[in-house]
Amino acid sequence: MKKKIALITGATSGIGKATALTLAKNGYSIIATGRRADRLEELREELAEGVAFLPLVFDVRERENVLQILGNLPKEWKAIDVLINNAGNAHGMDPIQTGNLDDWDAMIDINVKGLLYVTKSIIPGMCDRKSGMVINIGSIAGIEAYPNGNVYCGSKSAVDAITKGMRMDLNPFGIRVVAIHPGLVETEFSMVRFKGDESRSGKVYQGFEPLVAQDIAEIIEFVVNRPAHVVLADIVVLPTAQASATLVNKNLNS
Ligand code: NDP
Ligand code: 8X3
Repeated sequence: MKKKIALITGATSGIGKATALTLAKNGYSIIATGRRADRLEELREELAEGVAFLPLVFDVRERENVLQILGNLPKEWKAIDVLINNAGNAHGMDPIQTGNLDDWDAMIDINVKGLLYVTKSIIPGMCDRKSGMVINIGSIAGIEAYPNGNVYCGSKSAVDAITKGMRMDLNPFGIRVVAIHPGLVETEFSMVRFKGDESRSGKVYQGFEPLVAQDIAEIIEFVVNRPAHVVLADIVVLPTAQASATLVNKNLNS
């Protein structure tokens, strides 16, 4: 029997990388994307021998490039079973009145438009085959806005709305559409958000036990292993210490 194929964007670190490794253990062939080619080669080395692996290096913002690369996949990689739209980040954390326009462009272009370009490349094949699953990684930030989160929260609210719309439009084709909205997960996320400033990024996960990338990967593993008539449409997952986007108990274990 043909092995299932998963395409995971943003698989060079964090949630995407953990998901690639986990789905490979579940027998999937893996298409992994990201801008850092060296990281994709590291991922290849971490995969068990015999796992079919196709690394694709591109920036999800580059529309023509995304459509060209994903529109011309090798024949044996075309029939993607699971698309995981994970690539994304926060850039900056400033009040709206002093926000940085380049940061805003990056978040809208990557988290929203990049997700759409990738989706547009893969969905027609799923519609033709009348099967497939799309998993969009949203965020608690898309459910509740928080101070200084403005544009990042907006980008993830857009992911939430787009996911709901996708689920309706793809309903006639039997394509399952899932949104996973994590709270605080310790990855490279805060290093990117604070542009490498460890004095700020280090504090985000101090004083409580955050989620780790593997927690999300295991939820994705559960989601893809449900029988064909079951879709976990909307999942919010938080560390136990977190009760909302802004409420984190840093005294839980003291
Ligand atoms: P990481 O920073 O560890 O990973 C982000 C991934 O996205 C990397 O693989 C990166 O690859 C890729 N990426 C970023 N920009 C681009 C781009 N322009 N083109 C292609 N790929 C890109 O963070 P996480 O693993 O935490 O983030 C993954 C997703 O989870 C994001 O959508 C994030 O918003 C979401 N999320 C994260 C939470 C957290 O607390 N960490 C909570 C809720 C949601 P590369 O740099 O090589 O291009
Ligand atoms: C990442 C979680 O709370 O830092 O989406 O926005 S948060």
